[in-house]
Amino acid sequence: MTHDRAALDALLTEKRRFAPPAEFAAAAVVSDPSVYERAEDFEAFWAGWAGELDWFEEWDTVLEWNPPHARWFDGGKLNVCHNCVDRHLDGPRRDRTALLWEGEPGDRRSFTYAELSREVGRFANVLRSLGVRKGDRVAIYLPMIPEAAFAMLACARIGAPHSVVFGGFSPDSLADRINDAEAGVLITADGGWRRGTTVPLKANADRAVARCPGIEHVLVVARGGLKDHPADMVDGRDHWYHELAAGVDDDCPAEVMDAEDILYILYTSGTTGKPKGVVHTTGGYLTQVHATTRTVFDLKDDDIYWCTADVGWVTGHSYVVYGPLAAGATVVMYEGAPDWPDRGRFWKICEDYGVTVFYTAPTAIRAFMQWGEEWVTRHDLTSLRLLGTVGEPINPEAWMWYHRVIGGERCPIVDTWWQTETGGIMITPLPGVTQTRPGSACRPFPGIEARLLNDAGEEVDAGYLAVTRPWPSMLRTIWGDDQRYRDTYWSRWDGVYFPGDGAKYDEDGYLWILGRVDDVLNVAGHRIGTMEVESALVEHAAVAEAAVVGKTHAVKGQAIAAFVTLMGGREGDEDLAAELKKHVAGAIGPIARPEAILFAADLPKTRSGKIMRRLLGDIAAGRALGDTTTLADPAVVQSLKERYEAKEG
Ligand code: 7RM
Repeated sequence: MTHDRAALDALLTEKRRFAPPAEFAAAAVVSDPSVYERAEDFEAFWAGWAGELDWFEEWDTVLEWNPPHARWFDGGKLNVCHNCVDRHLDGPRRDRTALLWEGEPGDRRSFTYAELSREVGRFANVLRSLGVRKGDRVAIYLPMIPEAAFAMLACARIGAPHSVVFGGFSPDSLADRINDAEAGVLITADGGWRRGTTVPLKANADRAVARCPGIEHVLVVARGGLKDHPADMVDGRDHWYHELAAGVDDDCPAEVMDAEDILYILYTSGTTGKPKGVVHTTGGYLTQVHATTRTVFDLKDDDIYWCTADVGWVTGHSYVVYGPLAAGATVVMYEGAPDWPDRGRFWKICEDYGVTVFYTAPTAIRAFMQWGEEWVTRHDLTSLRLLGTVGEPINPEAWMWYHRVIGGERCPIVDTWWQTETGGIMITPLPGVTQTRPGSACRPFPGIEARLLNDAGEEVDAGYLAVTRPWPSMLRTIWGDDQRYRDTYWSRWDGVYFPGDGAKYDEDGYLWILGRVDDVLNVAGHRIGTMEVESALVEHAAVAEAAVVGKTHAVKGQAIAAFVTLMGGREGDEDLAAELKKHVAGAIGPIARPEAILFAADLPKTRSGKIMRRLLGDIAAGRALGDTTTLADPAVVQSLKERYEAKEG
């Protein structure tokens, strides 16, 4: 674990308590604490939530659990898009706003549920016209524009699993994901806006597709309003979305899907150089994201809900698209950066649209704290009634700032712990029930069972977080690699899920998530595998060996520090360091750019040749060196530490 003692002790002596305001609790979707006891029969609890969805055919069994493989609502038939769209068309929701979108330059589009239905139907028919059939994988590489949601829902409608790739990933990262999923169609855009310039998505997509023999069609959405129009269309392969859309109907029947048919694949970083394709299915996934959206975000029909995540991450899947639309909410979607054209952009959006429920990452909150309250206070945020955080532990100072400055001391805060793999929220307060503590994710959601275990599987007060019961939105496997699924998540204990996080209980049994215990970093709320960055570094001709560790960063939580040895006695200098940073950003994406590079003559290794990352982590964090007795040459690490301190100090 990367935490130092003092920080941990400070965290666990946090004594502030925040009870749900009486007025909030009185109107909340859940305000009765007995929900936890009632959910002890967890199958009945989840079946109750599943029953709120539209099923074409009822399930036979709630859960079939053959560890590590679960089947939820087996035999049931439904369609996710039908539940997010069609289901709302018969009543008053039909003409209510589903989507309120704002582009970075300030352009706006909005869609009622009836309009959403036509957009999605049309998109689905365009995909069908390209030959996409049930079971075919479709890659999506789009900016945060309405078509990103339309494309995902259209795939769900026709039963084609989507694989959304974050628009900030490099062409190589995109190509690896396309090839692994064997996608035949790629949906992209000519570009998108970020900080006043356009991101050349189509040009990136072209470079990726050059490495993807399986891609037959590239569907290109015209973002509109771009400064230039950077799309070179390849005859026969590339199609403008609006041209094909003009030739199809907007009515497309929803495929009848089995509860366990695949809804999507989403790649996430692990402890090897190769990202894992996390597989989510249909009935259980929608049940849990629906239940958590309704209860954790307390969503009601008149809420204006904004989750700032990009659809390229799981938070964008579960809590921008599927959860809130299944709940029939009004969803705000914003394309660009929080500091464009100025640092008040988010708060201007909250004011302009009357946002009532707001969900973001601690790293963003820490950036706002640094930018200063004046960017917030010039906007009217009195419409806000509930705040959420996700992606990494939130430090109590940031929690208190969020509570006071954004929440006006009246909004409950839900600190939600979950993962790409869990699909939906797992550990969280319930805003109408739980007395919260700044920095604690509080307790498992009803129906979820979590424990803290040691290596021997014994319960402890501080140790590995473990999920001890299956849950509906759990990943079902790793695409194409079930062995990796077993090894990564289910091999530490028998039939118990290992998420890769450490945690601690306080004296009242509240959970405090401490961070990853494996070689995965969390940089600005994004997961990055140290091995992925190391592989990118050693691809550079000058690099012989690389070891990557996290170092504490005031805003990003963690930043990347790389220790590098060079080929054939080459000397490292500032220019080479800059070149290597650029190389990594180009190979993976700007989010993986190392913050610090230290050239070393040698790296600390065990006698069997394994790089001791833990010691490098100690150096990068400025901590006292841990146990060095297993090193082949203890002098190596001591001299590295001195050089690092001389450079940083
Ligand atoms: C939703 C998401 C998952 C990792 C997870 C944790 C960390 C997420 C919290 C958190 C402390 C939280 N999916 N994490 N939420 N740590 N408190 N509320 O972020 O797959 O990208 O990342 O993020 O380490 O394992 S993810």
